Amino acid sequence: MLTIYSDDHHLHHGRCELIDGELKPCFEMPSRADHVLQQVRERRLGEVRGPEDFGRAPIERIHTPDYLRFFEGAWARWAQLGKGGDLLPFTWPARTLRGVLPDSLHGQLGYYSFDGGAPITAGTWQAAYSAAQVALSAQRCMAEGAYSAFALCRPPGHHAAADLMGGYCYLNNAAIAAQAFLDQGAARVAILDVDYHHGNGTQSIFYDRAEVLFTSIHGDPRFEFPFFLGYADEQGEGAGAGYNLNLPLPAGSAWDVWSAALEQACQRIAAYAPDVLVVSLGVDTFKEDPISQFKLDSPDYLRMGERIARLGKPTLFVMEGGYAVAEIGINAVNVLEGFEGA
Ligand code: Q9C
Ligand code: ZN
Repeated sequence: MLTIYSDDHHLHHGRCELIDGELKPCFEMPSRADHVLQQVRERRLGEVRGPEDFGRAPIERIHTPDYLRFFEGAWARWAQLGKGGDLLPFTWPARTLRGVLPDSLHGQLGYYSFDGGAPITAGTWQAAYSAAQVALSAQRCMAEGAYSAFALCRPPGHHAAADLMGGYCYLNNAAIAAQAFLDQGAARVAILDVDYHHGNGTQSIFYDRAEVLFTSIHGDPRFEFPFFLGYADEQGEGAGAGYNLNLPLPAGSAWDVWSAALEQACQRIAAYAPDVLVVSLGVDTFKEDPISQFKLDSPDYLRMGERIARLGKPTLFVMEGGYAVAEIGINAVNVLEGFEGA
């Protein structure tokens, strides 16, 4: 399987995040992608290639121009104020407040985010832009005939909505790639989000559309981030009614429970008969993941890849979460090897 990878992800390195009442070094760190790349190479998954640059147009198919303009320019505004630390929001337009766009940098940051988990640093825009190009380049390889490809994206994307960053995500790489498939002639694209967290951004982007089926297996939002989306009764709206499938699972879920949900998702995807499948590949379902509560073990990821392969669809894998850094490469490449071996 071909892997697309850009070193630009190193340009994004947030300092710390607020978790359990403490400031801790960001779990979403550059060594994550380095470990995945190392496993791709060590296990000879296939060729590793840098991305092409498709420009902003395919990103603007998913994200609003005002959001992109804000994100691209935020660091320069912060630096102009004489600040050097990470740019992090602290006030959001929640209930009883107004969804107005203030003039202030911090006001705008709150407007364009939904949590304090997506720091903007000097290189964040470039890293996120390149990650989107990684996804688009892998998509292009498939459009040109590859049966599968791995977009080794960092930062991840599935929490990012059309005009919101959050949950370590800025640009929704999987959604951008899915839209590119549609724009190049696909009639139906299925997304299978196996990251531990619900892909709220991806769901919201395609919620009212039938040409993208979104399916997600994740920690039940009643106890897990992002808390405010990802419930089973969210089934799509308007033309998209029936094209959103959430499978929230309890804390402690291991392969027996998880694989039953995967079976359900796969049957829904098979019935949808998509032209192509995009997998939001998070491996934070791992039993040792420091911020998650599922109990998948490394061999389970081989089985995951095998089951996905049995769908028999051209498949684009897009890297999302996974914070047990020592094992993230093993687990991610297990999925890809399982897919290829099936
Ligand atoms: N400082 C992904 O796996 N935790 N994102 C909130 C806020 C956010 C996970 C902590 C977890 C986001 C792509
Ligand atoms: Zn996650």
